[in-house]
Amino acid sequence: MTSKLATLNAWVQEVAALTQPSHIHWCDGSAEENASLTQLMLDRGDLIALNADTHPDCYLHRSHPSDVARVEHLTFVCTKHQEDAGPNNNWMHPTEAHAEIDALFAGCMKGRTLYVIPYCMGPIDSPIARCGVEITDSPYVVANMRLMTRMGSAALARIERESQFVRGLHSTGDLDPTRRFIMHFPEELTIKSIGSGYGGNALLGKKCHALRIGSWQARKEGWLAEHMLIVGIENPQGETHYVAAAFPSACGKTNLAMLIPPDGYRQAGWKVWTVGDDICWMSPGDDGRLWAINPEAGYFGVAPGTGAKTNANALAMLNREAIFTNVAVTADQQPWWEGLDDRVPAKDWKGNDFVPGNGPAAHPNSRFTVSARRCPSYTERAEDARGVPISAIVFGGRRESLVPLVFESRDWTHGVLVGASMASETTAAATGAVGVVRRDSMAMKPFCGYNFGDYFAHWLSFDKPGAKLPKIFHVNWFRKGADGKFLWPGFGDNLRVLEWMLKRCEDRADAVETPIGHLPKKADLNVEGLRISDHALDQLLQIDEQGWAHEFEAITEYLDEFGGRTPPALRAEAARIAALLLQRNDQAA
Ligand code: O2Y
Ligand code: MN
Repeated sequence: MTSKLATLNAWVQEVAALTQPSHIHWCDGSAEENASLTQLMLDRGDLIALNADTHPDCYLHRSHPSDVARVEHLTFVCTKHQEDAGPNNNWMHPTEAHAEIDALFAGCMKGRTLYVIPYCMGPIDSPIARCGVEITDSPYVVANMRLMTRMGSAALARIERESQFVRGLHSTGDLDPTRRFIMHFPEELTIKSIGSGYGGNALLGKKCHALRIGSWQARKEGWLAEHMLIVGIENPQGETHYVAAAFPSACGKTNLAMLIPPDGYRQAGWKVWTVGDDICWMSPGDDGRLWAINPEAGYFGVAPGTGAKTNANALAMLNREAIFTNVAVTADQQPWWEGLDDRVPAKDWKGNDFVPGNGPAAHPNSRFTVSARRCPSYTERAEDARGVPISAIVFGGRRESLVPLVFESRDWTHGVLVGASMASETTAAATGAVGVVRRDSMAMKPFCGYNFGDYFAHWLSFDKPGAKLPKIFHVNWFRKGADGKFLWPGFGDNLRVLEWMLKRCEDRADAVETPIGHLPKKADLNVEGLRISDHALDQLLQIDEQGWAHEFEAITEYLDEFGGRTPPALRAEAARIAALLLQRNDQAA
């Protein structure tokens, strides 16, 4: 098979000449194709069938032990001018980058099949959706892309109609970490990735296309490509508000996207609908509102910590047609990870006999891949070509101290500053230190495909006449008390905080004005049925103005990192709040 699109055929031929595969296979996305690839991977030992009674059509993949996470230090944005990639990205000149990576691609598919995967990020008929083609030598990537994107014939038809697509070239190479690179060429709408078969490094539709290249395209075309979940909150009156929320990797985006309301809320008729758990593309509609789609069609979620109490919806979708990567298995071949239940697994993520006390059984970044449609809280609105209208944008981080449970920004510019100055403690999703506080603007630090200064300016540009922009909030579910325990119960109870936000959007709730933004009064948060002390609530909603003055010194320094690219309006907003805090501290002294 070839395509009607000459540029696509020519590119496939050019890649084949470089990589020298034995076969070329154009993916149509059919069930038959998936069945035959699954059989191939079972025969080769790339997949292990899981218990067919408890987990029909579920498989385990064990990646190379050195290939278990995204690799930020090997991820590059290759623009002609380094300033365009910004200090937030590793940079290499495109000529040098192509030469370096093409040398690794030369002959790398000898004896392998080259798969051509046409895919669409977003509902196939959505004007907000964009297409790409990934070339890979990994059937595991094909199987995952089939779950994570709209992949195959329909996507190819759209690509042929539009004659435009993002080019992604991937090979697992020899999995040697010293010959591993993830390179992005936004000016050429091209991605090249070699040496890893894992997740964000290999499933190019996800972080590489939908965020790094997507953010570049979005800036050029006037929309936003964001690291955000999208969730619909239906109140007892049957009205649904959609919320987009950005948290750094592994801060519970999937859990919030699939939230199960507390008993009292459920009985009162509240419902929660999942549109997406990781990526959100938003575009201004004719009505001035921001309309959002989830460009993905599935979930690539972190398994550890997913249990009946934390995310029963996720658990319910994982008992059929799922791929598990680097989880442990029980003696009867069921997938298992820390936080699932009290059983003791038989084999760890490497396939060795599990020895308690000898490290976790499942890798901390082990994953499940599953179609979004399998989620009990899935909504057909995820397929709506127009997207869903966004009422509120939420930023959040993992902060043990200082940052209150929730606050609302005064206006759009302040909200952009709140997003730009977000910070969080690092986790295992990216390789590197765990538990270190790092600034992560809009949770896009690893994913923005251009200079953060320009990105902040792009965000600010949405505030124009006629725009009906969402309110912007900040949350911190992770605040701890003096005893080191979390002050807020989190999970389903986060709906209580969302309820306050949505009431604010409808002018139905009160707030206290502080230098950092508007906070709920204690009485405005519904804590009925919740065991939380008054003292804990006080701590969660208290502003330490001295601590915040220091925080604003750090924020100002951070904004300076982007030099002349930082929008003056953002600096002015930070200076205004810093001055207010200093004034209040002087008065208090
Ligand atoms: O480690 C990886 O390759 C996956 S990272 C990931 C996967 C799904 C959703 N989000 C993330 C992330 O790091 O933000
Ligand atoms: Mn993510």
